Amino acid sequence: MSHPAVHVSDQVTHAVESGAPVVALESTIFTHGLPRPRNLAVALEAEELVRAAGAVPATIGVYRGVPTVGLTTEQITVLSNADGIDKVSLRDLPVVASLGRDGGTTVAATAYLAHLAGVRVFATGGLGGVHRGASESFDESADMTTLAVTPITVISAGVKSILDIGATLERFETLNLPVIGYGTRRYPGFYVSDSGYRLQYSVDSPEEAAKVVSTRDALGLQQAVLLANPVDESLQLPPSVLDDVLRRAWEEAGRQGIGGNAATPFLLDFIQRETGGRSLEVNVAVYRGNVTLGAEVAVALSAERNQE
Ligand code: PSU
Ligand code: MN
Repeated sequence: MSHPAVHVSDQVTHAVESGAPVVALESTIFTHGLPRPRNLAVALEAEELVRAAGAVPATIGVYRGVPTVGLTTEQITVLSNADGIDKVSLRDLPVVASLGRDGGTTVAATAYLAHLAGVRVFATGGLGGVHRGASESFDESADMTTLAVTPITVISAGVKSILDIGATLERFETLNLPVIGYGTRRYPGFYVSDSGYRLQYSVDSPEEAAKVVSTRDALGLQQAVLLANPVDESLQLPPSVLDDVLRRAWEEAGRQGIGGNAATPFLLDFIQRETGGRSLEVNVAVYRGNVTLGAEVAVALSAERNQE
């Protein structure tokens, strides 16, 4: 990889050059999304799951000012334990890099860096989207506008339950972002397998998903393909528990005046505490499923390319 401002590990460089399957993984999930010490265990387990499925993991973050595609285990360990680390979306990237700081990259920044390095698949937990009350606060995640101009494949379990899901789906439509259910036409709700919203399309295999991606590429389209992978119903948070804790989380955020990029970490932390860690287990299960599916899609994409 010749981009001078970004470091791509040798392993990822070789995999990309040879057309081998690679899966990008974000770092905000372990710098801001999950509590210690579970965050590090989950980050390393995700890499193992990718390897077990026959692909190369590329965990992405900013280490000592260097945007890095393919962080080492040591670097992931440092970032997992760093206090006051920056949450880096795309607008933060040049600032945090030039100041030599550490950062956990969001979906937006991770997708950008992954694409720059030639990585075609990215697995995450939940996407950012339109926050509740956004018509007043204007709080919408830059994940959406970034993915609208980044031709990558993102596997998620939908958007975070704390968001206005209906408004987010409308935004995806405006931004030309295709949303495809994996084995379902119900849009997943992150902690729950069905958010209550319908999807127009679904695919039933990694090969079918890969075909959508290669067709997008053949058409010269520049937007991400969003693959929505629901958590198994047996592992989901009971919907009544979710409804109750969400209502209280929003109330508390309002009382404390929490907004901007602090909103997501605050709400997730509140939900984790108030469900006695139950939401954390679901969060991890969701992520595992997405990472494994991401690796399968990367393998299918790579096989497709090698057949050409
Ligand atoms: N989903 C989670 N935990 C997280 C995030 C998503 O379960 O920490 C992160 C992702 O990195 C996503 C970001 O890109 O939150 C969106 O933040 P914002 O709404 O500030 O753009
Ligand atoms: Mn925001």
